[in-house]
Amino acid sequence: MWLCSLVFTLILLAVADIMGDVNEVCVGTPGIPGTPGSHGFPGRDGRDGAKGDPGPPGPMGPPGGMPGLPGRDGLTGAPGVAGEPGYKGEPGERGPPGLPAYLDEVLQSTLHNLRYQILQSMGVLSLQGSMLTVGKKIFSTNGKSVNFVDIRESCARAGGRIAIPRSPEENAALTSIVKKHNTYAYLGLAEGSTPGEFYYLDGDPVNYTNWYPGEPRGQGRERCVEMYTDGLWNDKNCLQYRLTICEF
Ligand code: MAN
Ligand code: CA
Repeated sequence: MWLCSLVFTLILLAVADIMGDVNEVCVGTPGIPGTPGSHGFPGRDGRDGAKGDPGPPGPMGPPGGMPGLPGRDGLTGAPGVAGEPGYKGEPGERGPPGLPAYLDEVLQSTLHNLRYQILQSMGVLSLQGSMLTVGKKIFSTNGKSVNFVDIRESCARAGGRIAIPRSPEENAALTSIVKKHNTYAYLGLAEGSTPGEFYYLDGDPVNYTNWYPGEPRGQGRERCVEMYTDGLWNDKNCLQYRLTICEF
């Protein structure tokens, strides 16, 4: 463009020179730009913009309206701790009389079965040699040798007591057990406060003895009684290990 202006100016200068009439148009440098014009009128509204994000929730409004219906019941709670037992009530009224035992078929059949099962069990135990019946008494040993106190304890724990021969038959039965185990056994007698006097442990008076000739001769120093393998008795201190034989 500036080239066009320059060419134009040169042409004009040449023409003016030729014509001898110098015109001021196109001569000199352009002046400084004028001040900007005032703003035009506002344009028309643009098209709607894209929808904006939802705003934050507004503050809670004032209370109003009726209260809502009550909610449903909550879950059942855990059971509480058991209370103290109550007082014992008064005894109830006496019931009507029952059948005589001999007419009660259920009772009779139960007794019959029990008797049968007890006899079976006793037969097996006798055959195994773990029990010996003499009259109404049963002697039994566990084959273990311990001191007098321990024999009494294990017999009591089994529901019986240390064996005491109260007759020649019972003494013979105990002798057979002592012989079989070839071990002396303590008997259920003990010396009292008077030296040489012996008592059954249950306090009953002694009505049968089978002392070895010359015994008892401990005179207060041997307060227990042992049975030899021939069935004769000797007073002895209580701390030896002797065969455990109980009676039931
Ligand atoms: C040992 C002990 C006594 C017993 C005598 C018999 O000394 O067993 O109890 O009287 O022997 O000689
Ligand atoms: Ca003795």
